[in-house]
Amino acid sequence: MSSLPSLDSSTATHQQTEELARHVAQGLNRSPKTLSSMYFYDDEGSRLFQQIMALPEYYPTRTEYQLLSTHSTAIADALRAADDTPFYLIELGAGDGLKTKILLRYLLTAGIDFSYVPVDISPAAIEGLEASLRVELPNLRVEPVITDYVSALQLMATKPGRKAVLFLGSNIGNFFPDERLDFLRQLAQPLSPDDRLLIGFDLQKDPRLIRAAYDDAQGVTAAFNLNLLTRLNRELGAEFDLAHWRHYTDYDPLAGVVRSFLVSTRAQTVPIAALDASFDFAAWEIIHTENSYKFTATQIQNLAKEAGFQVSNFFTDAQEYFADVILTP
Ligand code: AVJ
Repeated sequence: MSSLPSLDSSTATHQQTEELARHVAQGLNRSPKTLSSMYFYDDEGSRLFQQIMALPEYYPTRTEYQLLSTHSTAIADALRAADDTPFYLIELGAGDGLKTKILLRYLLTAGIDFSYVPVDISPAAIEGLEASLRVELPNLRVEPVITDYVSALQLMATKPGRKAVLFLGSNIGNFFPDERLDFLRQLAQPLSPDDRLLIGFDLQKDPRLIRAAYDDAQGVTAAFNLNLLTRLNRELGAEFDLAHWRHYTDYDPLAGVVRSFLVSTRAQTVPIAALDASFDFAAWEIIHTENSYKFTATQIQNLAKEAGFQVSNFFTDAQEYFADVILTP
């Protein structure tokens, strides 16, 4: 199998800093001010997200892990080709791969011919994943890629051969509805009828349970959100004083979305050296940093259809907290 072009990490860093600067300039000139949750995942952010996944309040990871364990055979069988054509198992936002390892182990044990292509925006996450795979699954072929989703789609389009794409953890919940549909349509383009897409969706449930998952008692989620400002201080020479910012989040059951904010606790002006500019924040003004959409089964069906996919399998847990859905183009 040919390999995906890999990015030279030094040039990537320079380019990424410029992209971040552009993004921040745009986002902080908007009303309301916004920053993308994509930028949470520097090395520290990825480490904090690992901690979030182990929190008692954060049910999605535990639930999806259970779900994948319970249905590993059926899911792996739905992802592999009927005639055992070798394939690429491409994972968008692989992170620590903890949940994916369930499927990887099953596929390897069954002697199925595939290469694992974990894609993640965090170099530290990819390095950690590679290291753990070398020890835990030494026979696995791994072709890691450090990039964001948009570039990952471009890479996929240029990659010949059968593909099974994993998009776990309800990462899809971070997109605004119009972006979500665009993204899935773009994802459908390079896929052939024999390819498969597995997407994890967090389902709508008791609003209090959802809200608690994003406002944990230990304050790890708060640290995760605030770390975005630390990143801007470090990478763009911004001067956010973290003593005057707070994490705030709420679940809106009408829209089915958790929105996360950074709240300015007083009027303040924040210089950002890389932008050669300062930004004014009124007392209690917010920066909107994340959406985490929650779905109903009907919404998932409609989304799949609108994006040009068919739902071939719908796996859910006993409490119906989470769904892993297999789509065919
Ligand atoms: C990684 C996008 C699935 O939205 O639940 C966790 C990120 N943010 N706590 C989510 C997150 C705050 C997470 N995803």
